[in-house]
Amino acid sequence: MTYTTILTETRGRVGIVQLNRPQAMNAFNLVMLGEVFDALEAFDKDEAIGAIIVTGNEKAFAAGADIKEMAEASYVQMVVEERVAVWDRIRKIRKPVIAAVSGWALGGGCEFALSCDMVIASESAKFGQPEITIGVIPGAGGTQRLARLVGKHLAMEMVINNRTLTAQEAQQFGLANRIVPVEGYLDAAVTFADEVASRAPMAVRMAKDAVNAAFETTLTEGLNVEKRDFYQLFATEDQKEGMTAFIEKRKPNWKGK
Ligand code: DAK
Repeated sequence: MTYTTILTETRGRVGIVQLNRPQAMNAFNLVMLGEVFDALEAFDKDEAIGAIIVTGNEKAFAAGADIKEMAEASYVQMVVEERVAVWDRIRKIRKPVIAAVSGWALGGGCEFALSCDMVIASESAKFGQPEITIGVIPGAGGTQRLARLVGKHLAMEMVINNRTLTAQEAQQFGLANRIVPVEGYLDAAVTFADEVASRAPMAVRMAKDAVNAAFETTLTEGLNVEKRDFYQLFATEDQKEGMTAFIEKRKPNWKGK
């Protein structure tokens, strides 16, 4: 697949999608949005891949949706065009997606990171929802996922008053899993993702499904999803292999079946 706005590579079982519009601080135009999701879906289907990283460059993860492309849009265009629906494609990715964030993660960039399953932040990472400064509000989950993650009052301050979070604050408020040095931040994220990718594939898939249910259902429904997923894993060869390997004091050899 040839892309014009992203770069892709694989390192072992880790697939990497790198946003590559440095001249625009990696702002998401429609082409880049489509390419990012095409690449994510291709890695999701690839059995050789166990985890996916989305990253930008040291200065910018992504500075949001492309303001220049969106400035003249009408209400009808916003409702009807793909630019809205396309963001939902991230929710269908079943493998773990890790955002490796360095520099700016603003607006849609912050929302993209919030839509990922885990976030590795470099020391220079800055997270914010500055849409209010251009007369709008977040539209890709910034009011919802952010409020669930950091709580109402901080989310209000970020969305209404353009408060940005440093990497330290992002970690403190649960938005970032880990902080790593700027230099080599992607290598550190790959090491992290590599460990994730080494886990039993079916169990990882069920784990992602069950944790996500915690944000979309009542406690009772979520517990039912967890119980169903737990029982289903007893139909996999990997459950037998994992438990046998423990008893035999050896490393498991996962088959993804
Ligand atoms: N769009 C377009 N171009 C951008 C951009 C953006 N979001 N951010 C930066 N650029 C461009 C700048 O225009 C500049 O281009 P030239 O002027 O050189 O041609 C170049 O990138 C370098 O930017 P700066 O000169 O501004 O660089 P600085 O280091 O001074 O500042 C900055 C970096 C990231 C702090 C600053 O560029 C900035 O504040 N950028 C805008 C951030 C922002 O407001 N982001 C929110 C955009 S709105 C939805 C889904 C998604 C969304 C909405 C709905 N649905 C599903 C409904 C998302 C909306 C948004 O993200």
